[in-house]
Amino acid sequence: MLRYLTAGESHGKSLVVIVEGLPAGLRIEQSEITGELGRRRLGYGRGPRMRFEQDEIEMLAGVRHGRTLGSPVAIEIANTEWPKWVEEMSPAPGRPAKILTAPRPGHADLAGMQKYGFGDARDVLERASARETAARVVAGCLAKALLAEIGVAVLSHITAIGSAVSTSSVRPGVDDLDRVDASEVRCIDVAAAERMVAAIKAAAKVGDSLGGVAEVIAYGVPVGLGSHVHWDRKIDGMLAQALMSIQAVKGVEIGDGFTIAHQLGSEAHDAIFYDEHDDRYIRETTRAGGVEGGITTGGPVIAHVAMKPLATLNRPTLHTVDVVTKEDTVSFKERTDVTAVPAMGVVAETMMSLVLANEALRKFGGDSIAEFTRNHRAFVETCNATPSAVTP
Ligand code: EPS
Repeated sequence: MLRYLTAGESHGKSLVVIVEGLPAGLRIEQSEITGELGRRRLGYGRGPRMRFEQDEIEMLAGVRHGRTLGSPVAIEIANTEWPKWVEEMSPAPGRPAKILTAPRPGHADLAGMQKYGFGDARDVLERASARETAARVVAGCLAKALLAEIGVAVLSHITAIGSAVSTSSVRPGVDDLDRVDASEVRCIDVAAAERMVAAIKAAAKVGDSLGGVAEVIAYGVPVGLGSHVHWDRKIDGMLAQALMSIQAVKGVEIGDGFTIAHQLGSEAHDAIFYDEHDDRYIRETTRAGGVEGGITTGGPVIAHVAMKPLATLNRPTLHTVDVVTKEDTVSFKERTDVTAVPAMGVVAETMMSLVLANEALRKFGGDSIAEFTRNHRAFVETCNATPSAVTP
């Protein structure tokens, strides 16, 4: 079982993540983690903070000489801006200098204030902030390293920002990730990428924000992760929950879920073939997103993740109410991004990797990487035999 917890406020001293359940002997280097954090800062449309945020990390526990010990891994990510926020975010008793009382529609502000009895929206927004995803990406980097040991690679690309939608059916492969990341909106459809950048510029000009869609793909996933036997063991359910938990995500689709809902059964499924050369079952289409009955099929696992436009507007126009005076107003103004969709793709990779890594550990187990990979190899060697040959 792979467990992880993140702690930390957006403008607090640092974010902290603890990952428990990794086998011993997993190779991990600080540079890989900082590389992943750098990918999350990518993307045209991010705010000024992304230009100076360093995401400096310190590996506190669980790794020795570049390998996990099997003990909890603890990593801290310092917030570059902390010196400016020492007073406002101080843990010592006292009162903040500036209290935010006009909640932003669409953000967690008002519901969070009501739920926790806060008078200051900052008590909610600091933790609701997408800054927290930096800590998830660190955990995801460890999950990706574990998955790489069994030949699984997870990547994402952006298929829509606002009304700029890519109609290309070309899907990046494992070797295309650098090309995706080289695009300022992480989109390999060059014409669509230009339209996305233009849409971001137009929204920025009027102080507005944009959402969009990322496609997340895991290649090399073995058959048999997740299960049909109970609702909470279905891997598509786990993926949907994990992806939906990303800040500002409002929709998750596994494979072509929303498209095939409108098709006939004879058109909507992935036909099964047997490849005698490689001695394995194959599906030539990916409509089910690599999951049937809550179990991975051995094909690429695919999800589409839809992010709403950010609730913080550079020019707030949406109607809200001041929680002290109850008078009509517009929400407070916070420095913000125009869009964070390119970064959301990287976070979606993280969430998919954490689910797959957890399920891979459940299936293959092992206290060491050698044990984990041996169990994986043994399963893959036998799973394509006819069922009668493996059933006693
Ligand atoms: C965020 C608002 C912006 C983003 C931030 C998430 O921060 P600030 O208000 O400090 O400018 O830049 O994202 C990050 C800091 C990050 O690392 O992703 C929000 O309200 O969610």
